[in-house]
Amino acid sequence: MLQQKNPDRLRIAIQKSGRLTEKSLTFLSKAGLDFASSKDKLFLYGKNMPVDLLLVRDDDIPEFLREGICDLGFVGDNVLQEHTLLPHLKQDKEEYPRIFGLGYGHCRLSIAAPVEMDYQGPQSLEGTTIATSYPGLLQDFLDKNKVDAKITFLSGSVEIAPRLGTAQSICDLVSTGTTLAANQLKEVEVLMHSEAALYAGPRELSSAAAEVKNRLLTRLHAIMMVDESKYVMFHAPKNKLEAIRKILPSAEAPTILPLDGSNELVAVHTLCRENVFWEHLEQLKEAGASSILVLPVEKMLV
Ligand code: PRT
Ligand code: ZN
Repeated sequence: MLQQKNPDRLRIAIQKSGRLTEKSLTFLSKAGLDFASSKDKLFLYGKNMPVDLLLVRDDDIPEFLREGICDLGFVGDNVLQEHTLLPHLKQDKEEYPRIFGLGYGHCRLSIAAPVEMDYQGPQSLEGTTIATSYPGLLQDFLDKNKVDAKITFLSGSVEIAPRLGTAQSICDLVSTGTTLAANQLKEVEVLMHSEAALYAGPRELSSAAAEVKNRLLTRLHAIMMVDESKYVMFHAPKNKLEAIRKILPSAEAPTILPLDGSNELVAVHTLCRENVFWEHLEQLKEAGASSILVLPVEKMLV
């Protein structure tokens, strides 16, 4: 039995032990949160902010959001969307506002078939059996493509079903494709792309908890921007500034400073909201920039 939630504290569900756990914890600690563990390891209690973490299986997070057992959840889009396709919840998609994607846990839900299968499109699945842990999303795809196929549910090791003869193809998560290749399977349809995302529950929060939520979301959003952002400094000829500015991705209006002893060159400082790669630096140099420095941004509040 979960203990009664204190309405003035924010409760966030994250995966207890799995692919998303470490990154979710890192994210929250970057936001300045410090936690103490409960004896049963079900909770991490916020020591410096009224925010507690509930450590659970990722599949349970959507239901906990729905019931108000937690206020926010770090969960894969795949898990959340599968949940909303459960027969009794199909109508309630709007119950789980997606606040933003978190930039990790990227994968896709795909149909994969044996490499030797002559796959001509969704119709090739007609009358076959497909093994999956995502029956809702798969049925949705089959319905949209007017394909009549049998779905067999497996909670894990889906990729071995064709070799065992229990299904002709599978529908499973793919990230690198190594698992499919190791099982002589090829990806034939991508049903959805997914990443870990921050979702809210449908319940209204107390004003104290809502205030904590807003503060936390501002910090989390800033962290996401910081992870991608770079501070770029370089020297540039005044007459090439216009062309140079176009090279950098999502650059803000730059600060232009005079350079002591030079009439032609200026120093340019700018914040780029996307990662800056070697290709960008090479293009900058070609366009006339020199002494180029790219610095990571540690904190940002806009
Ligand atoms: O115990 P719990 O239920 O919490 O964990 P879980 O076993 O259900 O989930 P877990 O930890 O495996 O994954 C959590 C989430 O990570 C998923 O819901 C996705 O949102 C995300 N994610 C990202 C992935 C993958 N990439 C992934 N590659 N989840 C699973 N896989 C599996 C996939 O099922 C297949 O078996 O990895 C294999 C394929 O990987 P590649 O790299 O060989 O293509
Ligand atoms: Zn799971």
